[in-house]
Amino acid sequence: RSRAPLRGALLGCGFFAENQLHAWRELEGVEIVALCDLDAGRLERFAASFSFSPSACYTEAERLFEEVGLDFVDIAAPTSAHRSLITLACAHRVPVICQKPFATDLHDARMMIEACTRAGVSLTVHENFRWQAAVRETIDALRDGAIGEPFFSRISYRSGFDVFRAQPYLASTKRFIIADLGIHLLDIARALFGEVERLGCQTRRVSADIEGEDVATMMLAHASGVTSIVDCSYATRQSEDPFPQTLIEIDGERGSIRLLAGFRLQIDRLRDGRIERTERLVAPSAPSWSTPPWTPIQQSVVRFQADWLAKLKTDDLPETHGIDNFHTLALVEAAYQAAEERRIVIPQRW
Ligand code: NAD
Ligand code: 89V
Repeated sequence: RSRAPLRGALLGCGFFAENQLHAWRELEGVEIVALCDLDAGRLERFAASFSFSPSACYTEAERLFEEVGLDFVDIAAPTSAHRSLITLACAHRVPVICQKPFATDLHDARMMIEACTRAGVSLTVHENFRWQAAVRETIDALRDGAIGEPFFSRISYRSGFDVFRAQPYLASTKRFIIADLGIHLLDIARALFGEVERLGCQTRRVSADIEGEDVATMMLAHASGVTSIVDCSYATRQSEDPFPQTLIEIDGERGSIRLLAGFRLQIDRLRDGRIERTERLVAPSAPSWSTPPWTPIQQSVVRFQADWLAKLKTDDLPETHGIDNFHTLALVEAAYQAAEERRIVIPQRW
């Protein structure tokens, strides 16, 4: 028996929301029925490009919640707006998907998670990098035991791509690369090796035109015994810029995994005293609406949202539910503290 599609509203209709809307339209059993943005001009342009009628468009979220029956909201507004939008969703008992970083600090995060728990609504953070095809293949290879127990990793993202063109707000934020991009890599580190006991960090601002740090190098001691280096830069000039690829090295007791530029997944395995190598391409399949070089990220949005829908059907928690993502945010906080105070920090746990 076919069920009526889930009815969602997209709150925040800026740069990234386009990907989320395209992705919802690729998926069965779900429909975005209303849009909201504080900026009427932006809302109108967004609605027109996706053929929404003006009656489905709101500049006040409160009115949208009052007038539209919803099964969920998908929040793509900036972090500063998340708490008030989540509070509204709780008041109307509407499940929430919220973009990263979902809170401005850990206190804010606790308040939001507790509000959702009290209201009985689910909270899932839109953390998509762990859903990129190449990253997921790497996670799966490790979990399948391809190289035995891991002991060392490097998760690296180094680029000179002009991210400020599509996201000008990134140039004026005091916390830049760890909060915006490092957060994804720290989440990948957690997906691979679990929680972190100690963290050290060094940051730098290379570009004179921005407010925050554009280079960061972090060292994580995981409770599992793995040491990982997480490094990111938007100040790296290369003739072949890998944007937006994350490169991963993992050393294990019985081999090593390398996710190399160009989506090459190389696995060296110890067998009968010899090292055998396999290599395969783990490139993303490009959605019809994808706009290179953003393809790996755009494809991961489809996979993240598809997983959210699938988990809803089975009543399982999505991987990046609120409490899970609290631990990723705690690593971001720990990294800034470690860099500022020049010491090793123990990240907060839920
Ligand atoms: P943006 O500035 O382009 O768009 C945000 C939109 O939200 C704006 O149009 C703004 O008017 C609107 N807005 C602000 N407050 C609002 C409110 N209270 N109610 C409704 N609308 C409101 O920003 P963006 O680049 O699209 O980023 C949005 C969020 O997505 C951020 O949290 C960012 O970190 C995240 N993001 C995630 C990824 C990813 O790969 N997961 C990539 C880019 C951005
Ligand atoms: O994924 C993100 O959050 C983006 C970008 C890749 C540009 O850093 O802001």
